[in-house]
Amino acid sequence: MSQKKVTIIGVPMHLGQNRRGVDMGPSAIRYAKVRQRIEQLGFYVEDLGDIYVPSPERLTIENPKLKWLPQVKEVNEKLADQVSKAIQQGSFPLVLGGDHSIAIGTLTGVTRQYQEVGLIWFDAHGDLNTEESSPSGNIHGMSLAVSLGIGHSDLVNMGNFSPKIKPDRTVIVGARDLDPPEKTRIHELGIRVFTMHEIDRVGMAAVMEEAIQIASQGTKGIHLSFDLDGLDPKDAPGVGTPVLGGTTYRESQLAMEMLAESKQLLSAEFVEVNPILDQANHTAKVAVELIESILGKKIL
Ligand code: 4U7
Ligand code: MN
Ligand code: MN
Ligand code: MN
Repeated sequence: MSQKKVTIIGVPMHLGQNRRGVDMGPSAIRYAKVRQRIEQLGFYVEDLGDIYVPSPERLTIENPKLKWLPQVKEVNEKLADQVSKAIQQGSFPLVLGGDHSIAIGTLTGVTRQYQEVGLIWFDAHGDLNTEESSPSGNIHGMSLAVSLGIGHSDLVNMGNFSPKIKPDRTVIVGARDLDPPEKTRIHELGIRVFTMHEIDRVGMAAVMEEAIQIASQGTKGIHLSFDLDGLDPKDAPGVGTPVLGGTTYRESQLAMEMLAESKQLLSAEFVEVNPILDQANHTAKVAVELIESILGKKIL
């Protein structure tokens, strides 16, 4: 990255899933001193605070197959505008979630500015469901599909353009819990998915070399969408949908360090931190250390 300025945008979104607490993710990451740690790396940091997200107590679910669609849409539109503005000002947008439905807004803002963007989606899940295929109706399991142009038009056409990203410039890293329709979609679209099986076999270094190559070829750079449930629950217990057998702390750090070395990163988001389910804010602290690595912190 060439920017020496970072803009933090908090999105206490929880309406993309059904467990309370993920709305406290941005607070937990700030409490873990994200701003100070980034400043220590020599960046000028601007924190825009949190985007307003309504409480479910005052809302009714209109469509159980796409829960809280109008509210998820509205918050994401605001997020897209803040991300766009940060990039226009020459800053690196760092979005703190909140559940993974916020990738819809982040990617709208990032691709509005840069057009051709590669995507690294670090996650235990594929987030490739649609209203028809989703077993839960939770939009955080649909946000990658939406960004590829598949799903409800209110989300797909955000910013009046679609798709945001192309399947052949998209990679998923860390997958180990894919719904059957998501597997079909992956094969149809030809998305390169680095499953935990492949990470175990060839190692994270080889995986990230190929991932960075795919996402950066013919693009202006890479957006990192990092779901903390990609890590093993031992290393990141504070997430809403934990899945056994994820990446270790060091594997995850190596991936971030390689991304920094590539100098291809344009923007990043860290999502799904849920301090209610966490142990002593450990998951937020891990998120901050991963953030330091993508911004170039070196061990030596
Ligand atoms: B996350 C799920 F069915 N696939 O769609 C769904 F297993 O952003 C989980 O990756 C989605 O945490 C997880 O509800 C979304 C389920
Ligand atoms: Mn996710
Ligand atoms: Mn996930
Ligand atoms: Mn999750």
